[in-house]
Amino acid sequence: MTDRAAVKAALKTQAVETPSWAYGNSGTRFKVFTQAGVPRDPWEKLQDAAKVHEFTGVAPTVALHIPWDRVDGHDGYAELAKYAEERGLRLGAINANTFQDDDYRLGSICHPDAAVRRKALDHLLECVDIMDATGSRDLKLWFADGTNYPGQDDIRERQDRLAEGLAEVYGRLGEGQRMLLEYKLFEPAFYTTDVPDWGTAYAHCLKLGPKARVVVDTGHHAPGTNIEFIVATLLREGRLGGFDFNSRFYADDDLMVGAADPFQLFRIMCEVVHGGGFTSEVAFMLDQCHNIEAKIPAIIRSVMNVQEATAKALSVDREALAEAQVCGDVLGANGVLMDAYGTDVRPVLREVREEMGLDPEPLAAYARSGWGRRIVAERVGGRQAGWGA
Ligand code: LRH
Ligand code: MN
Ligand code: MN
Repeated sequence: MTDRAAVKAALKTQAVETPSWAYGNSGTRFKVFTQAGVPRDPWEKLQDAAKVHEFTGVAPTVALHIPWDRVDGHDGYAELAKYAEERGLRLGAINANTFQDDDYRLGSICHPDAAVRRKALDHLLECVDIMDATGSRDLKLWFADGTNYPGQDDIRERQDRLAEGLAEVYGRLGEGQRMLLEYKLFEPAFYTTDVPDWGTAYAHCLKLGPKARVVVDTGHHAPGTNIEFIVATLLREGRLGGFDFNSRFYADDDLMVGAADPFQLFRIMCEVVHGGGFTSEVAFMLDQCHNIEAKIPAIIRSVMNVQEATAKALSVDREALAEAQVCGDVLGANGVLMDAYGTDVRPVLREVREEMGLDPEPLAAYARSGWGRRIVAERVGGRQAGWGA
C-alpha cells in the first residue's frame, strides 16, 4: 500500500522550471508561425511564467537563454531577478548559446581556431557573471559543436579543446553554482557531435569535479534508447544534474512533455523517485517549443503532465514490488508497476491543488482569468523566441 498523505506532501514540494523561450514565437526551419500577444522581452516572458506558476503552484523558476534574454548590464539582470521575485518567481538555469554566430561554423569551444574558442569561452564566462547577478545556481551548456564529414577535424583534439574550455569555466563557478552539461546525439552536426551522449558528458563531468553534472534532455537520444536506465545510472553516480523535458516522435521534436510517450515519462520518474532524485539537486526543467499551439496553456499542460507522471511514480507500491522482484515473480513485479501507471491520479492532484489554495483545474482557471485575451490586446508585435531572431 502507498501512503496517500505522503504522496500528496511530496507533490506539493515539486518544482518544474519553465523555459523563457517557450513563451515566445517559435517554429521549424521551414516557418515560424507568429502568435498574437506573445512576449516582446524577457520581462513579459516572466509575466507569462508567473501565470503558469499562479495556476499550477509548482513552476516557481524560469530558465533564461543568453543572448535571447539579454538585458543591459549587471544591474539589468539584478533588476530582472527582482521583477521575477515580485511575481513569486526566481530565475533558474542560465542557458548559454554558442550556436547562432557565423564564427561558430566549425564549432565553438571545440573550434580549431583558438580565437573562436576564446570568443565562445568569453560568452560562457559572461553567463556565470549573469548567474552572479540573478542568483541562479545552474549554468546549462549545450554545444552544437561537431563535424559533418569524416576527416573534417580530429575527434580527439576536439575532445581536448572541450576539456580545456570546460575546465576554465568550471574554475570560474562560485560557491553553490553548478555546471550542467547537456548531450545530444546529432544536429546540427551530422557526422560527429562533440558531446553526443551521456557517457561523454559524464566523463567530462567526472574530470571537472562535483559541481559538474549531466543534463538529460529527453529528446536527445536515438530512437529506442532506454532513458530511464541512463537516469538510474547517473543518479547512482551522483551526477544527474537535471532534465530538459520534452516529447519526441522522431528526433529533437521539442513537443510537450508527456504527449508522445507518457509511459516513458512515468518510467523515468520511477527511477528518479526510487533513486532519491526527487530533490532540489535534480532540476526538472522543460525545454519545449510551442509552434502551433497556444503557449501558456501548453506550458500549463506540460507541467501537469510532469505532475501526473510523478504522482504515478510516487504511487508505486515499493514493498510489493521488492517482494515480487526478490521472488523472481516477473509478472507480479511488472503488475505492481503497471498498477501505478494505470492509476488515475487526477483526483489526488485536484486535492493537492485545493489544499494549496489553487483551482483544481489549472487550464480552465487560466482560460477564465482572461490573461490570454489581455496580452493579445496589450502586446503588439511579439518577437520570436530566439531561433532565427
Ligand atoms: C538543443 C537544446 C538545448 C538548447 C535548447 C534551446 O537542442 O535542447 O538545450 O539550449 O535546445
Ligand atoms: Mn535541451
Ligand atoms: Mn534540444
